[in-house]
Amino acid sequence: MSTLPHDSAHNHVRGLSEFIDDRPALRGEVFVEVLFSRQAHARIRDIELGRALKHPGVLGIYTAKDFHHNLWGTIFKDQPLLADQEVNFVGEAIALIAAETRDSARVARSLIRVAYEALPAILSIDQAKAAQSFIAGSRKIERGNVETALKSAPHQLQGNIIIRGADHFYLESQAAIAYPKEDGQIEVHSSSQHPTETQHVVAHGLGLPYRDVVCIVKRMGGGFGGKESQAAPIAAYAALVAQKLNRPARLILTKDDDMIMTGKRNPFENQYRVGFDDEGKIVALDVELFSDGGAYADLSTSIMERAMLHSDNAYFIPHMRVVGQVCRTHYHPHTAFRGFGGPKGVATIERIIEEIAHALGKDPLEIRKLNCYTAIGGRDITHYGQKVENNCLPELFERLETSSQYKARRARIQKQNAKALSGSSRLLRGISLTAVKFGISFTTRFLNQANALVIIHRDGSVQVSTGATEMGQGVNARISELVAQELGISRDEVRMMATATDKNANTSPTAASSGTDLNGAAAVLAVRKIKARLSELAIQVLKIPESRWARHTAGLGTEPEIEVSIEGFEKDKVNDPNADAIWETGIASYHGVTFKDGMVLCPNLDDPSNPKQVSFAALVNEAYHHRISLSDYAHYRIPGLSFNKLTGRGDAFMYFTQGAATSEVSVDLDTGEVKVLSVDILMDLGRPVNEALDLGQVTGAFIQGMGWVTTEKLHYNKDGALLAYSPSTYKIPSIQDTPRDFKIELLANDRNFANLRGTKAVGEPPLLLSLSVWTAIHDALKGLPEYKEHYPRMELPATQEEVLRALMPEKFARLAPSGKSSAP
Ligand code: MTE
Ligand code: QUE
Ligand code: MOS
Repeated sequence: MSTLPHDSAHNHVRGLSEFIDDRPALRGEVFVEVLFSRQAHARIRDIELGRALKHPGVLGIYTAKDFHHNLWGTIFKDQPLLADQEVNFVGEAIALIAAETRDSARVARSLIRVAYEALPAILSIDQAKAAQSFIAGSRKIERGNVETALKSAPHQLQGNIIIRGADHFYLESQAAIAYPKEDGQIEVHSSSQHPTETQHVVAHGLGLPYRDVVCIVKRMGGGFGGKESQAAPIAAYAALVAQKLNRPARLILTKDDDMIMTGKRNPFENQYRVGFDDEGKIVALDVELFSDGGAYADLSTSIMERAMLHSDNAYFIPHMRVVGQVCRTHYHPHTAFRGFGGPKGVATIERIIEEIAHALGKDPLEIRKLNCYTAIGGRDITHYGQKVENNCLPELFERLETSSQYKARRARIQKQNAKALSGSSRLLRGISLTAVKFGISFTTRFLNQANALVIIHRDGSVQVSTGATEMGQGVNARISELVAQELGISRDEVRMMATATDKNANTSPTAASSGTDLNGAAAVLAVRKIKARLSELAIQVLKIPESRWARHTAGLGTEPEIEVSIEGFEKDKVNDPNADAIWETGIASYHGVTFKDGMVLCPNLDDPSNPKQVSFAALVNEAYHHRISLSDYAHYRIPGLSFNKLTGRGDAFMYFTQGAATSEVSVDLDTGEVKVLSVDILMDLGRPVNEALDLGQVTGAFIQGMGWVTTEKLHYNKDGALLAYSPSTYKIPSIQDTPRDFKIELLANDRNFANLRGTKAVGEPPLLLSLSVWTAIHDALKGLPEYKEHYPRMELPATQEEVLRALMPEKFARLAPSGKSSAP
């Protein structure tokens, strides 16, 4: 296990890392600006371009008709690249302005007049339901006999939960630069999590075969899911201008435009009916999930599917039905955001658990532990029929309860809250311990594949190209470490190359936390093919005196050439990543040859304690002179995924990443202000490739989730325009919001062999642990007299305003009721 820093850290801190807009301008480069809709739903009567076209520096203005094909979409091709005749959300792109300078393009944009004829807009999930405005059909996953079990359960309760969206707030806005090349080819540099899709959308939009478009991604300044699908149209806009003008074209959205135009985390409004016994054990659950997909499908149906598959979270629910429906509204098309649908499914079941505890007057932790997945009594099969293997949830609950001193703190909090309730203090405290079980794999089976190209140069240094994109998460650092360890060389010898579709084609997005799992496995497989050849060569050359080695003699041709093949190796050791022996032992070895500290060591039968050895670099050079390939390519696919979308049954995931968190908060009775006082996280991340990077991911994901559940509120006006489109009106967590007391521990787990080297994916799962902050806020309010009978149902996020509403409902009664209007 390593704790090496991120491979770009030294450049990030010195401002030397190159992002899209850091690329120097080429001669003739033009700047592109996007004119977007100011109306949520309207017919476009007329676009008046005259004044803008005459503005100095303007080179061209392009509309829908300029695209060869104007429709795109990751799952359904339902979205126009540029709106044609009708707009369906505020921020929908209508026209592209190409100009000599940024200023010129911006001013020209302001000179364009669009005449709209307003149409009725659907601006809430309720309105969409009433109008039957849906995206795709409703889906259902069901086990057991829900209605009967609900009826016969000793207790029942029902409720609803309102979950709002969140902005990705990546630091680098959506950006692309397109270069026209010979014969009409386009090279596009994009800030994209999905170079292959970006390549395809550009090619389709411009009417080019895929072979004539190369998409290159060096890195992103954050993606968080927001650049999985929605980077593609931005690249297509730059590419269209490059094609039309035959000049390089740069498009960099401003923060404000980015926030207005791009989709967010899907809002959800879910209903539930749950039946449980006197102890609090859930007997039956019926949940209906409704999401706001925005105006176009984007990834919303897959997000809904993941929400449905996470509505159990850590809990076994014998009779369970979950129905999901994506609503079509007139907002920006909502999209992937760290956790995908997971956080919305998990928020719902955690709310349900809280309500059960409140109804029975018990500590929610007791209810959580009672319902937790366990192999005892067969309570380890999910509602979609997958067995929860290597389940460490019970252990996580027990250990964290102890290490975070949950019981003692609960008692202390009760005493303090008694003071607040009697008026001698104005601060309430709350505590909550929640868990996460996050399924790792794309639920769309064909996405679970990757390929990698590994090149060893004659000085022994290595270049690796995969389909993974670097967005700060450290996928490059991890893959280079995996490769370096396999070859027994230092990570500094391994260079990760920019992701490019002419080296790695047909790739999946870097998403679903699977970047290292998939691309790391492909890279390791490619390395192993080379390593098998080098191992055989090492054995053979070490039999010959050095004076006769090819690097001295090959030019003369005096020595016979050594031929190696990997035919002699147990085939599946090289080709089948899931031959257990390989993943378990970690680093592969062929013929007993080991690669270590820059040396290659061969067993010595005459003197076993004194292995024969050659330096890695010398062996590589030797291989070249024997005409042995020093490059290889491999493809990897996750085996054993059997989830059937039509029946809603089967193994949807390769394994689960699990964790738990205890959060303690204080709530100001007068202002509703929330402070997160302390957080204790315990996670099972298997055996991390790099523990430092994993801890960074846990920290970042948790804090990002904290923003979603507390302060990040997307205010829209009554006409569907986003008002919170800058950091002054949209409050992400700052350093001041970081819990003063923040502990992260990893569970030592040597039992997980599901995945490459026993590692586990980390990118998204810890975000869901931030729900413990949201439930802790509720916990603080539960002792108030008005919440004796019913649970204090707050929206998510529980903003200061939302908390204040819950603290003094009567004062807010004459204002818009919670959940009915998002206008400020
Ligand atoms: N970490 C940083 N620093 N920046 C990001 O944009 N995206 C998250 C997570 N961690 C993100 C991040 C999301 S949404 C995903 S799916 C994973 O990283 C993707 O990368 P991985 O599969 O390599 O973990
Ligand atoms: C998690 C994800 C994704 C997902 C499923 C997950 C994701 C994604 C897709 C997807 C689905 C259908 C398609 C497609 C992509 O599914 O990111 O191109 O046709 O893009 O469980 O993160
Ligand atoms: Mo992450 S939401 O899967 O890009």
